[in-house]
Amino acid sequence: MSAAFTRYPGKLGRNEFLPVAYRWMYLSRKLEEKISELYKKRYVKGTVTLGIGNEATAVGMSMPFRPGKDVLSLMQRDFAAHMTMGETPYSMLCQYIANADSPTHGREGNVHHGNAHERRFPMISHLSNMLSTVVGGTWSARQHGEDALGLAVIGDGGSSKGEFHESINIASVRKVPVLFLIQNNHYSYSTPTRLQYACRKLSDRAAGYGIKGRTIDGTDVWEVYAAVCAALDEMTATSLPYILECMTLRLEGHAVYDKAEYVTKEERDEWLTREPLMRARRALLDAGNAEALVVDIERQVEAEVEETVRKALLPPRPDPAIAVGHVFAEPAKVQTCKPFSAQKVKYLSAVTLAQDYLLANEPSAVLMGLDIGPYGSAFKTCKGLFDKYGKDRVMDMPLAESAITGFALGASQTGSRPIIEFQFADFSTESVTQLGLNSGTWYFRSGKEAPLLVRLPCGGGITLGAFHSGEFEGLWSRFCGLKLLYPFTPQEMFEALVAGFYDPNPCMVFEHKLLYGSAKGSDINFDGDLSKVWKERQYAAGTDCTVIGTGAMLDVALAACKELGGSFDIFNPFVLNPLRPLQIIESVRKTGRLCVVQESTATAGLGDRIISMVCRECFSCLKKAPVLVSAPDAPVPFASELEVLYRPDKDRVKLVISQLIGD
Ligand SMILES: Cc1ncc(C[n+]2csc(CCOP(=O)(O)OP(=O)(O)O)c2C)c(N)n1
Ligand SMILES: [Mg+2]
Repeated sequence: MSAAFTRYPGKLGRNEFLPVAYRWMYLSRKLEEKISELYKKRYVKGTVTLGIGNEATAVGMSMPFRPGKDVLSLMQRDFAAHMTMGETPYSMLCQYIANADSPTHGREGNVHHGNAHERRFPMISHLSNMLSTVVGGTWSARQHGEDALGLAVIGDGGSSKGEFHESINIASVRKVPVLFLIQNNHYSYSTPTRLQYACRKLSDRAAGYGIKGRTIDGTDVWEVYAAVCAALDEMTATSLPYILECMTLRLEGHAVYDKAEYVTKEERDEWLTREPLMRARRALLDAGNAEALVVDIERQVEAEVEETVRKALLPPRPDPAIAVGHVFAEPAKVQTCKPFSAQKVKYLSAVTLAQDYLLANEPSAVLMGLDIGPYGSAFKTCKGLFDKYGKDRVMDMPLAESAITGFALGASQTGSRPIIEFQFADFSTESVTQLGLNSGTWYFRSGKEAPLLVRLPCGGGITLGAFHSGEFEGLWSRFCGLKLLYPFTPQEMFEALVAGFYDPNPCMVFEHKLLYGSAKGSDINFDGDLSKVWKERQYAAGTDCTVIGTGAMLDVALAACKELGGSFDIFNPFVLNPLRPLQIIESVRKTGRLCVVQESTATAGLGDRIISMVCRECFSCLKKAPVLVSAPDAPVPFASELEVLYRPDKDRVKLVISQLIGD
């Protein structure tokens, strides 16, 4: 079956539309019935959620959108919509069977797929987190002169989450024409809508965003199609988002294992009067089509389904080599960019200079964050950039870290290279799903790069207490697919930001706030060779002990070693993920002693990981047990007298090292 038919702004008349729509709906229904059967026969595994009952909404909502041009994220009941947007029945089945021909190569299963290259973003399980990616993707495409529109699909349950609000809010403020389509099928798993929300209609929420909204019958495929086309006309005219609530059905349980005993017989009987496939069939006949034509569509589809199932069972299981790797996108072979040098630069100014350099040299670079515009950001790291590059490249965003991150991820798919500033590293926890689970796995799941640079002003020592003093490098290292860099000098800062920016993966750069204000500046000499950046940094060479520090603890470690007066190898691991401390391991082979100094608590930081890697690699070379100097496992206390006791200091480090090197 061909996916070619008129797309928006072209519109099909009702009589042209109905046979095409019915065919998609019937195909979807028959394929999903097969999937259910294949699940019972154990060819299909995992959570199988079916779109049976949702076909009218899935087909009607998707047919106007333009594959490869508009930006979409579909949901778990949208089997039919994937096909109207160009996915073949064969590849859909292979995805469920997770065989070698599956579009995700077996890396993901069932509903977790899409085509990022075609702007059909692959959904993650976490409901509502795809909405902001559509907003960002649509925004970025339009910034690059396209007339892209967005389709962000969500269920009645998913509409309760914060990111639903955050995403519509950002789209309204930034005027991004995304259709937020709510598939209200009366249940979220087993939870009825009366326990989900208290407003009359979910589209009533539109007023709160200053946009339009409408609720329609989602079981009438023509009504859905006509309403979506009308909404797209409205969005094109106003450039505003729109909420369309489709009252649809879920005729099966939440997933194949759920018998939906919580649905009453009366409810089900009422639903059956609105069963969408039957309604579409009746509409076709009422429109004057002969029964023979409808039967002909059905027979053709049934034959296609049989043949597709037969073929989809043939491919082998995925190549075992696929199980590992493919986590990081490979950087370009030639990694050079414009050289840069500056004299007597402070750590903080290095941040500003690097961002200025990127904005000046890369038209795709765009900064996003809180108060980074005219105010220049909380720590003034973006000072002057708004005046120089304007509101669309230095973007003050609403206070919504999770959706900002999703927005940036989406924007990274349609031509932008976003740089996100978190006001404090602590607030990055708001984006655990978006960074750790969505961005970090994006390349693995979709095969498309996700170039995102994330800046985290972090660390304590300036009396800001438990909520503004964290580093979080340990937390972020626990997620696959993220690269982490922790620079210590202005030169390292410049290199980290530039290399992180040009890397095809999400990169996070830790900026210690105490170092922002460090008294003396130093020169930056960057020769433009990015391949040299990703390595440990060494500040002193010696034989007595290997000393490792991160962030502001390097100042402490350097001062301690200086006062001790011995001969030390002193390193910053610099690249905290992927962590490959080769030079450090070599050093310990030589010194036989290791002291790691970190500001994070013993549990939260990466010191234990470094020690464990060293022990595994060169246990027999160790003359003494390695030592970790860290903060205690407690929140950062506020009062300066308490914080001083909490943070590792020079005397503690001196004592530990002298015990290590003593006999
Ligand atoms: C954030 C989050 N919490 C819980 C789940 C588990 N879960 C998967 S689907 C689902 C129900 C979703 O209901 P709704 O949004 O109404 O969509 P529907 O399944 O009805 O299409 C739940 C609770 C999830 N995927 N994401
Ligand atoms: Mg629901």
